[in-house]
Amino acid sequence: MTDILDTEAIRGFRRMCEDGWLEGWHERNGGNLTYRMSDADVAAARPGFSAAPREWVEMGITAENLAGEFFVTTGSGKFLRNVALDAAANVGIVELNGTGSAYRVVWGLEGGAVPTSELPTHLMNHSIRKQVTDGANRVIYHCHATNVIALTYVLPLTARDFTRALWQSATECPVVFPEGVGVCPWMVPGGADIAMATSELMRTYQAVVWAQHGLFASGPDFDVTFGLAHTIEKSAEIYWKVLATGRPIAQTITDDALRAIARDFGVQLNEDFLD
Ligand code: 2HA
Ligand code: ZN
Repeated sequence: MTDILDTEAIRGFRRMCEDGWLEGWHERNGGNLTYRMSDADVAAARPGFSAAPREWVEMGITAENLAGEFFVTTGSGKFLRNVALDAAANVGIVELNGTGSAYRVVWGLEGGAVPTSELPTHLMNHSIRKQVTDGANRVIYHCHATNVIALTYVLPLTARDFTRALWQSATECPVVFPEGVGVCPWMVPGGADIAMATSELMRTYQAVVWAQHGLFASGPDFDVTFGLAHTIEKSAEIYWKVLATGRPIAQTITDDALRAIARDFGVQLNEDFLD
């Protein structure tokens, strides 16, 4: 029997938590990660599921298109820093019920731990991303990306302002997120309002900035999702380095240049954000 810790899903999940920690995006219990398992992932993990799953917990939301699916999730109050040391204590696998309104823990979260307080937010985002990507997206990642957060103190909180600043600060950005990034105003985390607001933006955007808080990113797998967050954060860091010189910006990537990148790389840029 394969140890559940050696399955591809859990190994990839652990690595992403560790990578985010090493980037400095997960102070204390900051940030959270969920992964919608494929049928093959579930088949590989099932032999390690608890003989007696825990009781069903109503979530206060219903994600119909996720009914019966399994998710790997970080634990509430857990430190992502510790996931690599002891995954079974810090993350778990939850199963959704037949209507998508409740979950139960089938593996991990040992010692009575529970899934991240952002689970309803993650599941609403999974629901939207599954729908708009025809099932391709499987990962939702929330991190406290330092330079992105700092930008939310100086830029107007609009998708246009953030997208343009990021597209202009690193040539790969328009290729990686041609639709731009969404921006959510400051809201209390963990609640229904921020979940609704974020998931509405996720219809359009792969990533959403949370003002004075962090970043929400989605993607088909761990590499692409982490890469998206990393690209956005790196671009924000470059933007800060430029601002920090105090010198006027002598040149940037022009809108014509952005269009040229899009043409050669075969992506459709969001025209709302071009002049
Ligand atoms: O999990 O980052 O937004 C802790 C948080 C909540
Ligand atoms: Zn957070």
